[in-house]
Amino acid sequence: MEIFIILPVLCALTLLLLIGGRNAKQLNIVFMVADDYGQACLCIVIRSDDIYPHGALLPQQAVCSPFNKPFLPQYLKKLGYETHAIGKWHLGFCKWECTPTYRGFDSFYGFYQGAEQYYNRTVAGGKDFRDDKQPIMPDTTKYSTYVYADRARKVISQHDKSKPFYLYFPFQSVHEPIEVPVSYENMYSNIKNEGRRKYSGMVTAMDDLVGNVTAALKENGMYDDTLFVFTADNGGWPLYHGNNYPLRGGKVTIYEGGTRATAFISGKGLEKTGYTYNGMMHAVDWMPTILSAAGGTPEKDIDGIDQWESLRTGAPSKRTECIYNLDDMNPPLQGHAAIRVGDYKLIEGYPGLYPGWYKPETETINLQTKQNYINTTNDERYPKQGNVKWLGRELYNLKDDPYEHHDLSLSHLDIAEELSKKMAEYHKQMIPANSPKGSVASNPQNFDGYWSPGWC
Ligand SMILES: *[C@@H]1O[C@H](CO)[C@@H](O)[C@H](O)[C@H]1NC(C)=O
Ligand SMILES: *[C@@H]1O[C@H](CO)[C@@H](O)[C@H](O)[C@H]1NC(C)=O
Ligand SMILES: *[C@@H]1O[C@H](CO)[C@@H](O)[C@H](O)[C@H]1NC(C)=O
Ligand SMILES: [Ca+2]
Repeated sequence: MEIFIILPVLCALTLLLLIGGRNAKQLNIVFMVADDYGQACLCIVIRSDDIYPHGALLPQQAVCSPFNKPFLPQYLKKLGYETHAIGKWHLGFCKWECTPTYRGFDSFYGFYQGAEQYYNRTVAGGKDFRDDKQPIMPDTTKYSTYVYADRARKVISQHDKSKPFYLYFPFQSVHEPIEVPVSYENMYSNIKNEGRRKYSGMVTAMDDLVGNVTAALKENGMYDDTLFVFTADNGGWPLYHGNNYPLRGGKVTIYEGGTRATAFISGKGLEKTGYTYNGMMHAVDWMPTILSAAGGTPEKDIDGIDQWESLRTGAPSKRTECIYNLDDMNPPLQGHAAIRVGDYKLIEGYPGLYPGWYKPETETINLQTKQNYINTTNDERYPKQGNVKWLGRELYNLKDDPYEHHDLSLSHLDIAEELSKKMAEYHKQMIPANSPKGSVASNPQNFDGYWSPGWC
C-alpha cells in the first residue's frame, strides 16, 4: 500500500501519511513533483525586495527566479546533505547563476524549459538537455522516464552513505506533449479516446518511475531512512487529456480543478501514519517543512509555514488562510485573484479559460473540439479586455461545496467583503512583476542548437 492517492490541494492539502519510523539519524528526502497532475503553479504573490518573473517563464525571456532568498538545497547543503535534481527546471537559465548547480544542487540532469518532447528533447526550436552544465542528448529512441530512472539509479548507487541524501525530482510527466511507449498505451486499450488512452499510459509510466526510485533506494540500503513526498504543481489540463472531475476547471483556472492535486508523504520521520490529513497547506509550505524535517530551522520572514510537526504527528495545520493568486497583468482590467480563509474562498477577476466541469473523455466528447466549454466570447462573465461590466466576484464554501457550484457572493456579502479586505492587504505588499519581452539573443542557433545560458 505504498502508493495510494486521493484528492489533495494547494490550499487545503489532503495528504495520505503512510508508514512511519523513528527519527534517529538525518533523513534522506525524496521530493517528487508531477507536472500538470494537480496543485497550483498559479501562485504569483510578490512581496519581496527582489523582482519575480510573471507567470510561466517563456524560453526567450531574460529573467530567472530571484537571488534574494536561498533555495532549499542551499540550506540542506549546510546541514551536510548531498543534493541532486533530476527533471524539469523552469526557473530561468539565461545566465549560469540561474541554473541548478549554481543554486544548491550538487548535480542536475534534465531540461531547463517548462516542457519538451519526450524522445527528441526539443522545445521551441531548440534542444534542451543537460548533465550538470554539459549539453547532452540521451538516446532519442528511449522514452524520457527510462532515461530519468537510469540517472536516479546512478545518483543513488554512487551516494556517499555517510551523508544524508536529497533528491528533488520534478517530473517531466505528465505534461504535454502526449507521448508514451505503445506498451503503456496498450494497458488502456479499453479507453476509446486516443489522447486519454496515451495520457493514462503516461501516468503509469510515471508510476513505474516512482517504483524505480523506491527499488534503487532499497537495493542501496537507503530506503528505511528515507522520507518521500509526492505532489503535483497544478491541476490536469483538460485540453491535453488531464482530468479533475468533479472539481471545477483545470490547469490555468483558479478553481479547485486548477489548484488541487494528488499528494502523499510516506516513510521515515512520521509518527502518525495511515490516515488522510485534511489540514490547509500551501505549495510554498513545502520548503520550510522539508527543511525542518531535515533538521534545519526555516527563516521567519518567508511566506511558507513550517508544517513538519503537524504532518508528522497529525496535529492541526498552522495555516488558516492562503492566497491562490494575485495577478494584475492577466487580464489587465479584471486581474485574476483568489484567497481562502477557513472554509471560504473568494475569487476576484477572471477565473480562467476552462471554467466548467469536464468529465473524463471516456464519458464525453473529445475536449479538443471545445464543444463542452463555455464559449467565453459570448459569456459576459468572462469578459475580454475592455469589458468591465462584470464585477467578477465569486464566493464558495469549500467545505459544503468543494466543486464550486453555488456562488455565495451576493447571499453572503459580509463574508465576501471580509475576504476582499484581506486580499487587499496582501495586494498592498505587491511589487510589479518583471515580465520582459523575448530576447533574440536567446536563440539556440547561437549555442549549437541548445537552449543555453549566456545571454543576460
Ligand atoms: C521531435 O518530435 C516531435 C514529435 O514526434 C516532432 O514533431 C518534431 O518535429 C521532432 N523534432 C525534431 C527536431 O526532431
Ligand atoms: C524500472 O525501470 C525499468 C526500465 O528502466 C523497468 O523495466 C522496471 O520494471 C522498472 N520498475 C522497477 C520497480 O524497478
Ligand atoms: C464562440 O462564439 C463566437 C461568437 O459567437 C464564435 O465566433 C466562436 O466561433 C465561438 N467559439 C466556439 C469555440 O464555439
Ligand atoms: Ca505544471
